[in-house]
Amino acid sequence: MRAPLIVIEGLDRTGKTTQTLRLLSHLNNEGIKNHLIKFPERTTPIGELINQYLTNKRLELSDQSAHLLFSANRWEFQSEIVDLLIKNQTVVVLDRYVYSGVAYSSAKGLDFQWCLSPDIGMPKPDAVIFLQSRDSTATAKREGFGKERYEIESFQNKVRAQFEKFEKDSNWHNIYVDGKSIEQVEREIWEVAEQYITGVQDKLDRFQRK
Ligand code: FDM
Repeated sequence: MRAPLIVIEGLDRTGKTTQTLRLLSHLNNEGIKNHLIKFPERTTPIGELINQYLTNKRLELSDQSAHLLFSANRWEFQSEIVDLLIKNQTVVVLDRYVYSGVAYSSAKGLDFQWCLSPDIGMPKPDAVIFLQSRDSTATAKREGFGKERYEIESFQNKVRAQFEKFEKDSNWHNIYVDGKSIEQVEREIWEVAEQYITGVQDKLDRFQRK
């Protein structure tokens, strides 16, 4: 038996980080062991490079190199994630994961399957909770939007279209955020997460070649 792996995904400024923190407090209040990893994890040497790429627009990388760095950053945490789930029986919550990797890079024009390939073998989450917003203008108005490389409204629309390609996956759950209060979205996330937290997880799946 192992603990569940839960991913929160979404476009920039859809409230992902706020909601992830609320999910963690909920788990803490229920006395459930949990651990959060936010990708990109900017504190490792690879993460620092990614941070420079995202914030200091002077660091230029080819789209392929940037993509491989984001994936390498996830691989830095692969054994930690597996140990937390299996040995420590700790619920792992990821704020962004392989799905962001594929959606952002394929929105730039890279091949979708190529984008998935460096993450083949990474643990596959039990649930992906995607914070969906149809209203990119509202997203663009959120505080802080536009500070980083990808925070451009037209690009966000392309990223959304790529994320939607994962919708048919059985572990995928869309939660629409437009017009809803933080508390309402929090409740909807918990309704999804709870099913996995109370259910028994057995085998740990990995991302595979299609
Ligand atoms: N991002 C994030 C990618 O392009 N690829 C990835 O693999 C990941 C994990 O980095 F624009 C993008 C998504 C976002 C940016 O994310 C930083 P945060 O959540 O704003 O830190």
